[in-house]
Amino acid sequence: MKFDLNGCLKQINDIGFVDLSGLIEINDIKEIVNEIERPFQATHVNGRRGYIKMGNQRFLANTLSWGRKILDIYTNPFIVELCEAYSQSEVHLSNYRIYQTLPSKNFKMWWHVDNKTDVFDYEKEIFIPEIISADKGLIIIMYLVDVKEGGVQLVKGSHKWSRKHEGKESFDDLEVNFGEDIVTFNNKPKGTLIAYDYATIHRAEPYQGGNTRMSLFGQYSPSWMPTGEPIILHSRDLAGLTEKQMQVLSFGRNSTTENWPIAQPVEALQKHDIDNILNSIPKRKLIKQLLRKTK
Ligand SMILES: O=C(O)CCC(=O)C(=O)O
Ligand SMILES: [Fe+2]
Repeated sequence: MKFDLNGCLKQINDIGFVDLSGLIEINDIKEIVNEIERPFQATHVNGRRGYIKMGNQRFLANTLSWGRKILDIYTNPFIVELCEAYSQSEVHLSNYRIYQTLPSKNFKMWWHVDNKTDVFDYEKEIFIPEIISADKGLIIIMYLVDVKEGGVQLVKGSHKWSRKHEGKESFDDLEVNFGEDIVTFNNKPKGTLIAYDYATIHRAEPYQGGNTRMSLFGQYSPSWMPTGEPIILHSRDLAGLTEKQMQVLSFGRNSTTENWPIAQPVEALQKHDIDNILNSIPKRKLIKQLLRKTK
């Protein structure tokens, strides 16, 4: 499908986002979904390439390495042109991920903005966010499965006022004020693609049952902003990249933070891993250990 650049820019300027569904061919999405099926079967641990588990989400490790099609989507000429026109700067991919969001009774994503840096602190082992008011750019989210509930939620027009709350990342406390402006992308087919100004207040709709949502996320920052996450590619895909693709993928530039997210190692354990650990401990030792714990 063809989109009009100026029409899209106007839409983002007016309401904070634009619907680009149809830009990426369904066959390309099917191909990607096939390629990532295997790594989504097991956690990424000790040499086994898979997914990183954090709470109710699973993030594909080394997202860009699983197929040339993935690189081509992240560097789609129209997406890049739109980002550059909106940011009025050359842009680079500062954050990217393919992830599954599972229904959960315990976890709720908070209303937030992403005009920020998120630098990993190796001592504290956490990412430290810093809101940057002047940071202006777009995030894309594309559904890789049909989504009934748990979809992206955006607060229409909030890109025009969120920056006035300097340094503020979480907007849960203002929900009573913006409730009427919430737009929810539920009941949408795979291939649904939304581009939004990342100063627009947003979250994933909390949901407690139903199907797992799988999405592709990319954040494009203006060139004056730090590089962001490490861009890890497969050598298979390096031949034939254009200058523009290399720019978007930050060729020759160092990363300024770690790959997101980094979760607790214990979250990577699957049930059979725990069984293996228990089986590898001599029974007498295990019983002694358990008795000590219950004292
Ligand atoms: O998955 C979503 O709907 C939103 C994700 C998001 O806001 C983020 O990762 O910053
Ligand atoms: Fe976000």
